[in-house]
Amino acid sequence: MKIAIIGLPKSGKTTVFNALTRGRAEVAAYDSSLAPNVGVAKVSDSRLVALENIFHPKKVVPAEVSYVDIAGSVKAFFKEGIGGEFLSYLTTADALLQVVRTFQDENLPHPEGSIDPKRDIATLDLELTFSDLNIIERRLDRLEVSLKAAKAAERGQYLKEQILLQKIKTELEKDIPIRQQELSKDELGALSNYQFLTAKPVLVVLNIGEELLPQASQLGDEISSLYPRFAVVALCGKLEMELAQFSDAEAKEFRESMGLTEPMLDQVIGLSYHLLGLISFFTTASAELKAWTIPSGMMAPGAAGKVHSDMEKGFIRAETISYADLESCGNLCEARKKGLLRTEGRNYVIRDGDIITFLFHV
Ligand SMILES: Nc1nc2c(ncn2[C@@H]2O[C@H](COP(=O)(O)OP(=O)(O)OP(=O)(O)O)[C@@H](O)[C@H]2O)c(=O)[nH]1
Ligand SMILES: [Mg+2]
Repeated sequence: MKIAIIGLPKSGKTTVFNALTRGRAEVAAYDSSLAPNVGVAKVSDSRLVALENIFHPKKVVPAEVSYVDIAGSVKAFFKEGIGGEFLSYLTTADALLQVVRTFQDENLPHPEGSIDPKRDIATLDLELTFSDLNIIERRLDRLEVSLKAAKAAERGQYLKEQILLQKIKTELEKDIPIRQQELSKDELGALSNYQFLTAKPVLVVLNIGEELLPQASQLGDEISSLYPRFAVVALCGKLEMELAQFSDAEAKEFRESMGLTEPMLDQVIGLSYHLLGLISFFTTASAELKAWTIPSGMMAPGAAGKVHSDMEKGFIRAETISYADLESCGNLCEARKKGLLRTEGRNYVIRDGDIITFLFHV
């Protein structure tokens, strides 16, 4: 899973990136020629801790999410025409994380002159819309040319694409992002290759000042009610970045003293999983306990293919137990006695938390 961090200049993107990845990228060093920061966050999962006590593996490998932090802002990119590489960081991301400045700081003027999260979210959405419109217009021009030279057999396909692109273009021009347009499954499938930015799931991070921490969830709810399709979380980026450099125990103690509960990293990752419809399953082969991320609804052979392509090709069956069953039995031996270890075939749909051994031939 790859998430691109976007937002207006000086909204706290790099600060949030550092908090999420426990990184130390330099904040406040805007330079559009700067290479993006790329970092990986390990997904903390309490189930892994419990499974470690059951299996005593030599190694535990949690799932990972990668974050890309791009210097400057999308707004500047389109105005200044810095498309190319930067745009490709956005288009190849599975989701966009928008950092919205909500902290007050007189020494750090907001580029638009005032703190107004609703305005900033709308501004950025508009920029994403421009980018999509740009791509659509170019494609429509090319389609026109292709249609002139097309053989009868190809015309149908081209015309279908033209009609679909015109339809979403009309809606985009009314400021309706693709994620909010009513499109059929087939239409969405046909669009997926374009990787349109307004089709991507969005996670909004309201970067609040410490003084607003007691109102964090209220502020988040306010924005979520305006943007029901966004996942929203309010947090203090600066504080989280500092905490990310503490040891787990120190950070926990500090959090408790501030009345904070779940670490931000876990909250954001949890929301990302939910937003992207992802689940985890676990494998324990070769003394390695490993968490894997898949889209929910994936069947056993597809999940096996995540582990190794040979496992998908030569898939025979999956020995499976749910996390809840294994945890309640305490070990596999007991679970087997109770008949809770199941043998599942090709049509089995993997469930979140399954512990699986794939059997396959090569
Ligand atoms: N007071 C306060 N300042 C913050 C907070 N988050 C970030 N800042 C400050 O805002 C400035 C910009 O933060 P960055 O994280 O560099 O912002 P950015 O969006 O990456 O900026 P560019 O990449 O230059 O567009 C820095 O001086 C941060 O210390 C916050 O929660 N409170
Ligand atoms: Mg930055």
